[in-house]
Amino acid sequence: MSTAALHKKELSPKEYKSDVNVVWCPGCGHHGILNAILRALADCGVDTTNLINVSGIGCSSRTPYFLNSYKMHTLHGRAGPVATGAQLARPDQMVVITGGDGDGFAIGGGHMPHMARRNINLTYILFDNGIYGLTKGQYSPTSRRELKAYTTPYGGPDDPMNPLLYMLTYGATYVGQAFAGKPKVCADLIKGAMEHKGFSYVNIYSQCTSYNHIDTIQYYRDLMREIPEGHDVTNLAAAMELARGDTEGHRPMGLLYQVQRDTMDERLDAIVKLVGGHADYDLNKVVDLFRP
Ligand SMILES: Cc1ncc(C[n+]2csc(CCOP(=O)(O)OP(=O)(O)O)c2C)c(N)n1
Repeated sequence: MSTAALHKKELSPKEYKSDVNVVWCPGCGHHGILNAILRALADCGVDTTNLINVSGIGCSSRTPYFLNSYKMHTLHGRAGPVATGAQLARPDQMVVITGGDGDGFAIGGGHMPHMARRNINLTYILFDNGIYGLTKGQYSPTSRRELKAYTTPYGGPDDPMNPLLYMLTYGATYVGQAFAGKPKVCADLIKGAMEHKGFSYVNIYSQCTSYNHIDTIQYYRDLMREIPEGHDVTNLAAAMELARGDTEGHRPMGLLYQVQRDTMDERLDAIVKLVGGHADYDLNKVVDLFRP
């Protein structure tokens, strides 16, 4: 969301950290992503009383425990609808979803297009480790076929999905990607996403040192290529071309796409004004207006 309307506070990154111990495995990329989120929050200067962090279930979905914010650790795959409700009820708050590739694209995959096409004014940070970490290593929608996991001991039969193409296709208005080994790039992308008005999606590759032994930090270093200078972030076709990766299979790092479009709360506001002149966000009044 635009941070202009939020209460500002000068806090250090560690003041956004709760006093709950981080329980992720040593070497897990999620640590780097958490640090990048803390830094991005400090850079935005958002007051912790203006921040709502929503998650589903997974290692990554434990993030709300570690942040100093309002929070809800919901059901597996259901962060999207809960965060949508929170944002529409409290458009004055910054809403951030944190979660994994399983949570977001397997069980929760049906919610992704709707947040994007409605341009819900929130930030989705996806910790993409290509595996289900919390449940000890099952194949996920972003797993590579070569991955020998608990459920696919001979490798998998499915090609991995491409989260960036998916989100661009359905109308996300801010799409970026990085990997956990680049904390400054991650923090800058997350800050941009938090300040963006509309649905922002940041895909961050994260090494799972316990269960995914092929997507290592070195693998991501070799995989990622910075987006060339001069890329026009308002050009959807160019963003999709980048999202596909190059002919050698490299993946883009940086901001692929950013445009401004009216958000769901603005659209609802416009409907309320149109039908009754009620310019507040009381959805009960909207429902009343449609009652016979
Ligand atoms: C309805 C339901 N189905 C399955 C589970 C089991 N479950 C918990 S977390 C998880 C997947 C976690 O993977 P991901 O979202 O990629 O996060 P990570 O742990 O890798 O960070 C699954 C299948 C559950 N908790 N609830």
